[in-house]
Amino acid sequence: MKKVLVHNIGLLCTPVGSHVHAGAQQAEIQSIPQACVLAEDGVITYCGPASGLPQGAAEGARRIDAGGCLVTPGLIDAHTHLVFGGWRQHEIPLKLAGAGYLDILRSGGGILSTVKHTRQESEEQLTQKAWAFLDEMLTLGVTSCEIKSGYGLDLETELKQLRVIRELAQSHPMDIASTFLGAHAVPEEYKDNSDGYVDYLIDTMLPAVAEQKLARYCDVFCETGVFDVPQSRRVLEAGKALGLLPRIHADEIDAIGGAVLAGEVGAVSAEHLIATDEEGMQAMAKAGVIADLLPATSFYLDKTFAPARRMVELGIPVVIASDFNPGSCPSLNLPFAMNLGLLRYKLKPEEVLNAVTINAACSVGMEDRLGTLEAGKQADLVIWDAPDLEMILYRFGSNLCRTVLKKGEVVACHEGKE
Ligand code: IZC
Ligand code: ZN
Repeated sequence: MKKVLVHNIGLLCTPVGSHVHAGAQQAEIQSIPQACVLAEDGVITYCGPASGLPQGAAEGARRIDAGGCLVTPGLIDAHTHLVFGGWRQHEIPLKLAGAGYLDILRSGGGILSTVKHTRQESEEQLTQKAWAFLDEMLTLGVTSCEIKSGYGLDLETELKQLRVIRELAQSHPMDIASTFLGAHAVPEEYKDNSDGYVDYLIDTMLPAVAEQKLARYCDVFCETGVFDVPQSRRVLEAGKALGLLPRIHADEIDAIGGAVLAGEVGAVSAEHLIATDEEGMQAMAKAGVIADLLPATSFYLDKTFAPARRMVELGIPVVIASDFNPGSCPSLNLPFAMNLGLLRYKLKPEEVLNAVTINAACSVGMEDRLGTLEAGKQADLVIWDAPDLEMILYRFGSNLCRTVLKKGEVVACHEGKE
């Protein structure tokens, strides 16, 4: 039995339970001063006031001194596109000259430029590159994530990307959820025939993905000039028929009805929602759709910020994720997105914490074992170089992670700080 005791925790902040925290619950957390966490074989056996630790329970445990600091659950990044070839820094001059995200895509760049590179790179190259991203995320306190395909747009490359995700899920310390996003853009081969691509995706790609059990979720980029609402509905319904749970890129640039569709198909989550409207939010609230919000994308695209406060008011569970991808958010820094959650969404610190822990876990199907620090859950936690949540949310730009534990093992430790 491998035991570890994290002791001398000044303040432990965690949501409680394995359910989404919506409405007033979005701000409900438990704060325990002078706490400790005991884990055995990667699972928490005690989490609470140090004074309540049963005598002798920690005997033989490796002891990690939290130095009187703040401890939270490991962060969960519920929306990434982190398996990709190439980068897109060459789009910067276009951006500076005023070209919008969809202008660049329309001219054959954007996602299509990443598709070109992703098709060219080998499975090993893609795995190596993504592995390094995951390692970097661990150093920022992110211990689990979701990864989408969507840079293949043909059967061979989509399967290649999904196999990379599976390999990462099996070999890297992170817990990883896999999403098939074949409907990310219309590839060159189907340039003026997007319905033809949707047919191909439904008839050929989806059955292969489902048969090889390469994804849990099916996603679609429902956007002006990409996939419209009827096409998005077809993709998500076809995925559902094969057992893939729907999620949707909705109302990122234009409100074309993606959030309403999310409600209609019973999507697990609608993601982005920068441009969403009251009708969309009402539909989501009614159907219990989780809002995965991506504020660093608003920042990078110089857009407005999703109406997060209104969503909380309506009882929509809010998640904050990075959206890490080479085009609209080249940053994998989830703590930065959390800073924006406070500063731009005007969420309370407790609401932000729930957005990147329990609600994120619910949106990627990991709530039974992740997202909170409680007996029976996995010992994924972060010791922060901070006394409270306010400190990590206000000191944007600094990495205040001190030590990161995944399944009770130290996976990142910032030198000189421990
Ligand atoms: O590569 O541009 N929005 N998909 C939808 C993206 C951004 C990723 C990309
Ligand atoms: Zn995305």
